[in-house]
Amino acid sequence: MIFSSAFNRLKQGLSRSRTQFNNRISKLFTGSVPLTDELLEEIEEILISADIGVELSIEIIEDLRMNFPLNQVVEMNSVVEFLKSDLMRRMEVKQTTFKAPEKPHVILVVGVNGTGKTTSIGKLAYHYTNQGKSVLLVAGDTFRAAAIEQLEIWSQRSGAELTKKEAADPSAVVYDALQSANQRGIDVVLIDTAGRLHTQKNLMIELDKIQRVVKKVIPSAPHETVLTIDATTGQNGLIQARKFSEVTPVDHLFLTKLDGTAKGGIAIAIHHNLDIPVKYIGIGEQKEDIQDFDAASYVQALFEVNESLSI
Ligand SMILES: Nc1nc2c(ncn2[C@@H]2O[C@H](COP(=O)(O)OP(=O)(O)OP(=O)(O)O)[C@@H](O)[C@H]2O)c(=O)[nH]1
Ligand SMILES: [Mg+2]
Repeated sequence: MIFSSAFNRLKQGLSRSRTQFNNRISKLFTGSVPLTDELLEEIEEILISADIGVELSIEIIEDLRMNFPLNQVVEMNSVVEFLKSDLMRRMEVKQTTFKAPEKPHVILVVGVNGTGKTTSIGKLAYHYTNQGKSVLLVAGDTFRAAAIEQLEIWSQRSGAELTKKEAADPSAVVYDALQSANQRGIDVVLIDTAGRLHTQKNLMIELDKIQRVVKKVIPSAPHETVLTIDATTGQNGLIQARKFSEVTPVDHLFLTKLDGTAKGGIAIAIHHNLDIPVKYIGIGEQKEDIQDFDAASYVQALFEVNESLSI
């Protein structure tokens, strides 16, 4: 579990999802209602429409059936508490890749256009500079001048340094940046890349080249390859993560824009269905809007019913 102020921020970030969920559940339970087949189906529909995934939703409803006698009056709170603990029980802890801390710790951020790579790098940079670490951002998206400018703004916001070179080959920029990070004893290097689809052959080859250049300078790196997934794309995000990771190695997922969706159940679906752990989540556009994904806290924040809605 994370501590309370972070938990409150998480709750705030997931408020769209929670409101949607709470409103719909509380409507089902006006007055004393028996737990009928029809009610169970409606709960299942709510879980599915929160993007928790069909398979998991069906399993949860089966558990409800086993634990509550059919057609007997139930309280909303006891059902919600059951849903929460059932989901938490199912959310196995996924170990994120641990490599003994090395200097520099190199994080390569990849993903489809607009999924939040540059913003997430800015947040990670702030997270590390805030801990007193020296951070170097690498503008590996040399394709657009605006991309470099955007990273420049994040370097100012986070207090991180920046290596850039317009219209250069991304691998060349990465090579220079890593050499310099090595010489200067930088703690963390964050490499930004241009957006790409897993089907774009040339761009995937370019990514491969970046990976090889990184290894050439620091054989154990990248220590993390992070794929950003836009939570507002729902189940498509899950498919995207699967396809992308089939083409290039991915260690962790960064699930972005969870504040922008009412279907926050997607984090649970991704965690449940993929072997790649969700390590980070984005819950806003500001530099502080990043958290480590903790399944138990996430479920708690998503499903918590407001006091005023309790019966
Ligand atoms: N609400 C919200 N917006 C976010 C979050 N993360 C990123 N964004 C927004 O998403 C948009 C795209 O983010 P970028 O960081 O530019 O995405 P990108 O993957 O670098 O995009 P390309 O470089 O064009 O591929 C921006 O408007 C960000 O502010 C988040 O966690 N919450
Ligand atoms: Mg970008």
